[in-house]
Amino acid sequence: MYADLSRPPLRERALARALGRDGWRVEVVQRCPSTNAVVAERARQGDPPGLVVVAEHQTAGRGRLDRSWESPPRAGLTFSLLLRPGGEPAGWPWLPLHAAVGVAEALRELAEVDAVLKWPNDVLVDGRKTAGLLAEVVAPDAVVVGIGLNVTTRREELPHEGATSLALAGAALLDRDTLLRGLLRRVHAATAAADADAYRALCSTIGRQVRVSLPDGSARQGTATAVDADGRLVVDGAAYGAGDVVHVR
Ligand code: BT5
Repeated sequence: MYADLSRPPLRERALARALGRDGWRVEVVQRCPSTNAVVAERARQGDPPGLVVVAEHQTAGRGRLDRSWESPPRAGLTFSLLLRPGGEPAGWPWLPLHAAVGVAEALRELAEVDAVLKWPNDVLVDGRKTAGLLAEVVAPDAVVVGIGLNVTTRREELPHEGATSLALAGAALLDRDTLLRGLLRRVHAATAAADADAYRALCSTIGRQVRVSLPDGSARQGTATAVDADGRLVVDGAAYGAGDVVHVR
C-alpha cells in the first residue's frame, strides 16, 4: 500500500515488458542506498549491458564530488544503467554529456518543458536543476550512468532554491512509467548518436558568465565560450575538464 495518491508506484511488470523489447532489463527495488552502487556491483560480477535498476526510494543517493542526491519515496525517478561502451576510454568523458542530451530531449518531448543543460550534465528547467547525472567507470569496460529526476517533488522537499521539479515547472506529463520509458529510449539514442553539436546546442552554459570552482579549491570567473572536442568547458581560453560551474548573472 502507498499513502500518497499523487505518487503511485512504478508498474514494474509492464515496464519490464515494454522496455525488454528495446533490450533493457529493468529491475525496480523498493529501497536501496544508491542505484549506482547496486549496478556497479552487478557490473563487476559480469552482468551484460542493458541492466537498469530503479529505486522507489534511494536512502543514500550520490552526486558528483562526494555530494548527495535527495529525493522522497516515489517523488521522482532515481535509476542507473549499465553500459559497456567499447571504443577508447578517451571518448568516455562524453558519455554523461550525451546521456544528459537524451534526458533533456525526453523532457522537452514528453513533459513539454524547456529543458536545457548546465555543463557538464545538469538538466535545468526555468534555470533550476530538475535532473542530475552521475557517471562512474566501475570496471575497465563498464560505465554506470545514474540519473535522478524530480517529478512531483514539492518545493519544501527540494534541497535548495536552485532546484525544481516537473510538477513545479508545470510539466505536461508526470507519469513516471511513461517518463522512464521515454528517458531510456532517448538516452540510448543520444549515447549512440554521440553528437557533440547536439550537446552544444542544448548547453546553456556556453555564452554565460561563469565561476568555475576547481578541485584544488581555487576558482576562476570568466565567459564560457565553448565545449571542446574532449567535452571540457572553455572559459576565457582555458579548458576545464573537472570542477563545478556556477552561472553568474
Ligand atoms: C548530480 O550531482 O547531480 C548527480 C546526481 C545523480 C543522482 C542519481 S540518482 C540514481 C543514481 N544513484 C545515485 O546514487 N546517484 C545517481 P552533483 O552535480 O554533484 O549535484 C549534487 C547537488 O545537487 C547536491 O549537492 C545538492 O545541492 C543538489 N541536489 C541534491 N538533490 C537534489 C534534487 N533532488 N534536485 C536538485 N538538486 C539536488
